[in-house]
Amino acid sequence: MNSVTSMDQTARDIMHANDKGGYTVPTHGLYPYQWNWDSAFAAYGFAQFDVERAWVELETLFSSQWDNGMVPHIIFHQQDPGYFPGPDVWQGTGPLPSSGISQPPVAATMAKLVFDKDPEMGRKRIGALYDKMIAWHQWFMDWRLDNDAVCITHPWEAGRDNAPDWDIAMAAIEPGDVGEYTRRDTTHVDSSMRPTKYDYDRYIWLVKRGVALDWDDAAMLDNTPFRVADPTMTFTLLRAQRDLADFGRMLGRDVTATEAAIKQLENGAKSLWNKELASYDSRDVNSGQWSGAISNASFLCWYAGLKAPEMKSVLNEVMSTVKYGIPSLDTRNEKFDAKRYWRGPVWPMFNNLIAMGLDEMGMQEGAKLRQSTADLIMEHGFSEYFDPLDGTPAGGRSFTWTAAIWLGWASPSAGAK
Ligand code: 9WN
Repeated sequence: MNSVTSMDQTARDIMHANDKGGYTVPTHGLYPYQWNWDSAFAAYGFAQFDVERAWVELETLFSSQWDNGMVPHIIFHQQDPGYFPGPDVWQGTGPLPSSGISQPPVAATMAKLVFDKDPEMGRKRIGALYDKMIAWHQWFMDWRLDNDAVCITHPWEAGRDNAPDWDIAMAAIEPGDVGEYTRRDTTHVDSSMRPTKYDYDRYIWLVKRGVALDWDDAAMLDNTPFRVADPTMTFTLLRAQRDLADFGRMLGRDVTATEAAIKQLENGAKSLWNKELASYDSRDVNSGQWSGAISNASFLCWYAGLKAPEMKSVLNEVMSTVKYGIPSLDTRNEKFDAKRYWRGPVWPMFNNLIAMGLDEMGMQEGAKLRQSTADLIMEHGFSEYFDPLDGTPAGGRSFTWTAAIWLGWASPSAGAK
């Protein structure tokens, strides 16, 4: 067994090794670019030992912001043949080479955690970022709502790429004209732990469609082959709006619009309640059908600031079926697949977000989740994700967000620094 001190050092070493100077890659090889929500977690990790570097991570992320306010999910600072699809396929229309979709907005929430580490430095850095975050959040409000819940237009946008949440929407796509392409992910990671070719054909088809429409929001909304109202997006945006409103009040800004957005998103959360499943769920906008999946995103309700007492027993039931943390899919779902990416494995950064909410609501499960995540990383390392039944590490190794949440939350020494 490793000691806490050596684990803390390893986590810092991983963050340094993945630091490309101004931005951090999730892990070398598999993901050689800057990813949106990975970077927000990286900032949180850096803030534990280098607050200045943490702000730089966020500033680099927002330097990729498009004129319409969107902050892309991948920023291609330099070409790397190890990842597909790259900048030539995405053809983003922003100031830097980028993808054309976004990712769950956790940046404002992570910025708050960074701010708290050194409020004096934070006051100097947050002003410029605040306006950019307002514009980004507004972009979601303008272009992504259905019944006030936030939708995704591509599975990669939710950051839960092959979750069963999108199965109905994916089945409605016929990617006949997608053409030849070569995947790179399966040269880095065993294909049993990654999405299938069926998934990839549709991922690439959706990218090509966005390119054909020049990533124009109005044109994309005119006809929506893929549009799913998603708890990840809705709950993370709701939480981020609350944190941004706090920043706004501190800065003496008018936060009326943000407060109105919070009310709207609270209403949107209600539209994600699947009565039959007795859980928050994803809703396919085109068919009106529920996915029927209790996922780790379902448990972000507390993080979003909702009381959600009815989710407590669901959480305990799901947690009792696994050894570690919260699986990305309820093990009782017939689609549960312990090692396949977002269809079963446990993701430490997701546990961190869920536990933030549990702690804030005064629920004891937060401490339990932290302990189980600490055990998982101590026993099985800093992987991208893990089998929730036995802890087998899966996906990429030496992973930035796993190291970051270790330093900020899971490590027994976190909070004591
Ligand atoms: C596509 C970087 C990203 C995460 C996502 C995760 C995975 C990418 C991929 O890796 O997605 O965006 O190619 O598989 O699903 O949440 O941000 O770590």
